[in-house]
Amino acid sequence: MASCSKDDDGMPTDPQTQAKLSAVAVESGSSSSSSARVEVSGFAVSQFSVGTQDVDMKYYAEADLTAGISLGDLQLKSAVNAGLQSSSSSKKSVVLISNGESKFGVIGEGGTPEGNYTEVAFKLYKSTESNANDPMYQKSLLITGEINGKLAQVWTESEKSIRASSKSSTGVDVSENTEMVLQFELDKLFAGVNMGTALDANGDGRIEIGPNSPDGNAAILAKIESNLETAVSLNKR
Ligand SMILES: [Ca+2]
Repeated sequence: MASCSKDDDGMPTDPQTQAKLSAVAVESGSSSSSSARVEVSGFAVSQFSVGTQDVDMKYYAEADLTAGISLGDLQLKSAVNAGLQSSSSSKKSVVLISNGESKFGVIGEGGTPEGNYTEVAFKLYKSTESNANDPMYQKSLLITGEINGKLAQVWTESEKSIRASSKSSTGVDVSENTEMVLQFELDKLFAGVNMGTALDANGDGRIEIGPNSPDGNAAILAKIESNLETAVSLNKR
């Protein structure tokens, strides 16, 4: 039997399927996507938005998997030139919690090679195109809610890269309109942080946790930013 393996020269030759990439924010990895109000570390979350850009997807091709090659010997491919990755890469801000309820925010849609996706990397996107009345203006991530009955806001301006890995080593099986999900777990985002200690140093009734915040809270912000990568994983809806 002749082998049909060839060297690829950049063009995706693997069979494609339509698929979608979205994002969601949940209280913890074990919580179901119920609409129960999200509360973590003494922080009752009412809004969560994140900006994304420059998505890079890694997968094991379906044809290689069905050929029975063991995962350890397989080459991880990048979905460059695929419609889903291009669509997902455009700069956008998506709303994941609104009025205390989680929802799925669409990041991209399009054709992509069939296979098992193990990793989706992206960069945070700091919104500059919106106007100053948009809560996301000049921010790459924004969480608002209440701490001890006071209005509270956490935000970042960083455009750091985040690599979301699948929880299983075999990855997310993508075929026939699969929806991949970047899942933000709030308990991991706030791990090691006691939001109850956040200060309203300037006494204006709002607790602000962000770069150059008039309230300080720099240590809390640094911890949340360093938690970001472990707080996001790749899942299937
Ligand atoms: Ca304040």
